[in-house]
Amino acid sequence: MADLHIFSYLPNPRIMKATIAARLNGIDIEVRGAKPRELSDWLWDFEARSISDKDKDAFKDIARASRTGFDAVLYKTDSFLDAHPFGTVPAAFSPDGNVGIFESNSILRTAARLGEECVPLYGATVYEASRIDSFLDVSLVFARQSQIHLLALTNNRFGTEIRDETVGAMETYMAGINRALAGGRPALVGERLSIADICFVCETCQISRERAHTEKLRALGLAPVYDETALARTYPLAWKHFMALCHHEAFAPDIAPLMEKLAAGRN
Ligand SMILES: N[C@@H](CCC(=O)N[C@@H](CS)C(=O)NCC(=O)O)C(=O)O
Repeated sequence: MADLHIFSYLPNPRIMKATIAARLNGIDIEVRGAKPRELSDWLWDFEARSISDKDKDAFKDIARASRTGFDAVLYKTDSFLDAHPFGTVPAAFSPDGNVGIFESNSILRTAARLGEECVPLYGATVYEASRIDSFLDVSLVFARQSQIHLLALTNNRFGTEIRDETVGAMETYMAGINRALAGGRPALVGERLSIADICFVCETCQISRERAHTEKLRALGLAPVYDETALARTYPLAWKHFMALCHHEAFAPDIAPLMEKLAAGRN
């Protein structure tokens, strides 16, 4: 039986946080899901599964309007909403399905805690763990803005204001990461890789999904937020760290296929 179950749309850099941690510390994660637009044909549940139109009729009482990122009715069971009161994916569960864990950073923390005895990814002391939390928190602040930006692009509700706010959020995030790596530090916290580094890589990968909308930005005369040349020049330490980890053996199986697709302009 897997140590942790996750239901999500796929691919999703938010769940890659946990699967990268699992590759490093040896825990077993079961991932279920499908492409974003297919999740309206799924039952959102611990036993998540695809459902037919006939099933949908039977589940009409639990058809619920989506809030963020899905332009569709979603079939979320009552027990799913008990476990996941905000009704979002990625949605993680304990092996018996009784405990729901939401927010990708918390799912990442779960993966780290489960494999702590094998490979510590969550700091060697209370202070290190708390500093790691600090990076996870600033990453979530950045992630919220990057989500607004990406959804606006996807839904063609895009404008200069959102783009400018996202540029500001990216500058704040990258400048802090770059500064944290000054003096040749090998990792964001302490001397070894931690979930702070994993979270940084996955959030950078997430904003890079902007590349699927390059044409839209160009048509609007807007420069992209994710500009690899500018990022490498302005935040060299952060960029070097990102690049090195993208090629790391625990990261590459998740990150490389997505980055290759995005580099080709696909999502
Ligand atoms: N900060 C959250 C974001 C989760 C989130 O907003 N998920 C959206 C999809 S992008 C969702 O599940 N929406 C379901 C709905 O609208 O009903 C995380 O990192 O897990």
